Amino acid sequence: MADTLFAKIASGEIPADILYEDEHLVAFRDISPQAPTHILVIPRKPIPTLNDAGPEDAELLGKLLLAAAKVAELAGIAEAGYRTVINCNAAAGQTVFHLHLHVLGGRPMQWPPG
Ligand code: IU
Repeated sequence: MADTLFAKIASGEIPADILYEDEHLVAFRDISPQAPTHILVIPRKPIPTLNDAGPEDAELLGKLLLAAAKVAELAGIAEAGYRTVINCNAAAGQTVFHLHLHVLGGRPMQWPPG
């Protein structure tokens, strides 16, 4: 499978505004922010969608959530509140097929989401 744009960001081939990275994950600012703070957290492992994650990814998915809380803290939105979103497949709005968790904050959020 060809590398997605996010795999290239994870490998450093394409630059991004990175807030946090470690051995397993990279967090960077979304290029088209839908809120004053909009960060994407991705695993370095190229899992296309949440449907493609398996039991062997359980620890990685846990790390993804913990990293979301960490970057929310780093970005200063943890206390006020923020939303995390994973779009899975096109009908849900997924456009980049490398698993990513959106972290959005800095404005009031509506429910249900559109
Ligand atoms: P989605 O859940 O697949 O719809 O989210 C993809 C996100 O990736 C979306 O918010 C884009 O603005 C964002 N993005 C980006 O940050 N940098 C890029 O070069 C591209 C998309 I292409």
